[in-house]
Amino acid sequence: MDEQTINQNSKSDRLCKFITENQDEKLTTDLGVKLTNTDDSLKAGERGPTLLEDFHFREKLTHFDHERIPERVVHARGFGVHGFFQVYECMKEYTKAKFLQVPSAITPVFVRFSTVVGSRGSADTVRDIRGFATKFYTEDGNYDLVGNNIPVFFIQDAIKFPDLVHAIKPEPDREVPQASSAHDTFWDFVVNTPETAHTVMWLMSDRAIPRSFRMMEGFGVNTFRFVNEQGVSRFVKFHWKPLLGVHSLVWDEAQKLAGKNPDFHRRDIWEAINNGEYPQYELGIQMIEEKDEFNLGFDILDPTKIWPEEVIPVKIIGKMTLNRNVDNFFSETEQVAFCPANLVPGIDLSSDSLLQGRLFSYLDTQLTRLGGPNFHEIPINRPVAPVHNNQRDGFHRMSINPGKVSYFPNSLAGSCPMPASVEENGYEHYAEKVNGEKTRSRSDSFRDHFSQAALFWNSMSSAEKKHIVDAFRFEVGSVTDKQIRQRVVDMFNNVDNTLAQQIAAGIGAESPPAGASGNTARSPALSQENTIKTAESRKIAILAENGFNHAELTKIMDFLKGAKVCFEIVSKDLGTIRSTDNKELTVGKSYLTTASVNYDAVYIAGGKDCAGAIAGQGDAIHFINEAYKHAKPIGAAGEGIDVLASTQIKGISIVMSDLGAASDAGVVMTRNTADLTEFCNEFLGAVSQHRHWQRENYKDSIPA
Ligand code: HDE
Repeated sequence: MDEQTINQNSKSDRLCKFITENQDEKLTTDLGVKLTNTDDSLKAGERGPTLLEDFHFREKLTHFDHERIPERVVHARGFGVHGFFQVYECMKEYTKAKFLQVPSAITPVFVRFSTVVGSRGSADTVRDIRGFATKFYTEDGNYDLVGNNIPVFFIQDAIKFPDLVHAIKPEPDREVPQASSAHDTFWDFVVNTPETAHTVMWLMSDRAIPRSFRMMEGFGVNTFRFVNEQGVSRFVKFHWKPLLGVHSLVWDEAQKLAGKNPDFHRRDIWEAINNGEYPQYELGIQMIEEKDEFNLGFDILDPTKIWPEEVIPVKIIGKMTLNRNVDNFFSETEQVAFCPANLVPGIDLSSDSLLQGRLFSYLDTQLTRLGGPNFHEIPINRPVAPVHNNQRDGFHRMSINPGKVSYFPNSLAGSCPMPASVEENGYEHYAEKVNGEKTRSRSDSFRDHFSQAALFWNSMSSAEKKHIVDAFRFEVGSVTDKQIRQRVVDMFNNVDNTLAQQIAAGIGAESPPAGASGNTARSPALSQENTIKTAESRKIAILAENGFNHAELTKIMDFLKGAKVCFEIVSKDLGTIRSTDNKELTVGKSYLTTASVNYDAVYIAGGKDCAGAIAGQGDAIHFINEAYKHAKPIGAAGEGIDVLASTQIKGISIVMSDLGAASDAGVVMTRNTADLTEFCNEFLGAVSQHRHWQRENYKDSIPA
């Protein structure tokens, strides 16, 4: 498929075509009988009982009664989008996977982002790992890269997955709490399962509250293999790197969003794609030669370990662009079925026992969820590669297979369909040499649970460390069992003594003596401080009322548009507002219909009456204070600056005078509305920074 065809399939084009083609269509039953009425059931007399013979009524209600299918046991809440992938250069040296050979070739993809723990109706912004599952529709069949936004996992062996999930899901007696790990059973599991330490560190970090699906990394987590035409295999880990950088929410903001805008993440990506701001991610790989399997100081089959990027560099090999929203959530996002065993020639597995268990679980769970073995025939799951085999029958079979031969070998159908040779790109499993005795035990090389948890902690900035401590205090502080709280402190003392002491101080536990790992290694790639920073596609609330300065605001809006920054006018009431020179502006949201948590930054418009009206509204002042608390950039020009006198921001070193273009921890102001160039650039810089953590209270800060 080429790029043009993919873009031609844009949603609005397809909708227009659908409406034109179906203008004359009439309402029918499921069997095509035209209907005259769907508002009244067939009754014995106008006020009489409904008749059983009303086939339309029965069909409509029966279908409705069966509209729900079981939600996924994990990753129930998700959001899917279409796109395409292109490799940058031929990867022949490492893999024979065809979709990784030709830079001009375009492979369609479907990506489903998800949270893990919550039910389908839970909020987007909860503290959780995010799923990042990609289906590549390649000419050699479907390849699924079923990853997460955190590169490690809680457990080392799939046999513990049901225990982990039972512990983290709502407690079964009351089904409380929803979509949260802040409860006794999860932390009980953690303190009894030290291998969780590294992933728990990530879960307590800002990574678990992403700003957007567009601004998070993806990781294949498990170790896979690339195999080239010569049959040479290398161990591989997969990475998705977002071109918008990796950014997060603030915990207080995430919690508020869960109430005010529980669809925050799906809305964000839906709107971005509809606005033509297509999220892009580069695909990266880390590779280890077979001969180096045992040279890293940890077991490369252990999914609780990263391969530090500074040791094994990430080679960027291609780019994915997400450019089309789904037409129907259920048909596509809900029915898509991923499985790590969906491989194509050139990509193979490792013996990682977490991965080995996953290979079984996904297909198995889909048999129940999608009602039988034919879910590969649902449009979103169908490969673009042709399918020929002797699989037959089962619930919801769509294909009509002609002929009487459904077995192999056969003579009656000339032995068709017949197996392909390796030269014809038939899938051949890598001939890994394995030997061993049957045993239910774990290799000693899987026993170090704290070194990389410490590596993660050491690599964080002061702000990131503070967020981790706060998250622990919130989560473990929500645990009712005192013993478990103490055991968390003791367990994480193996990671870092300062961390353990800080947690203890916040939850009333005993402070443990020094005794931590003593690991001082760092990996700068782990800190979000070192990510890409851009204001592109960020969303700014422009607070304005009647009497705004039209010339000033037009300049600001034009500048933001030019810099591809989104904005929305927020005002007391919906409708329109007028400037001093009687120019009209449409209000996007009122204070009742939005909140500061929906935006990345705030701009306060000038104009004497406008500023006076903003300053006089409690809702507007709360809006600014809240954005300030969440470390967001705040811009003000002309009389807009005067509004700040009514806020908490005045507490910091803002001088209410002509500042030119001045900035204080992301607060950017100017009195000079005649020339806004310098101000605009400063403000844009502050927005690119994303958050200005210097503003947070560092009384008890932890050195980076
Ligand atoms: Fe999954 N996982 N998982 N998982 N997982 C599922 O499959 C499972 C794990 C991941 O958007 C289920 O169709 C086991 C790691 C994503 O549809 C289920 C183990 C990683 C999604 C399942 C793991 C993932 C799932 C539930 C431990 C990151 C959502 C519904 C061995 C690499 C895919 C379904 C989507 C979904 C099993 C651990 C990623 C039950 C047994 C590690 C992104 O089959």
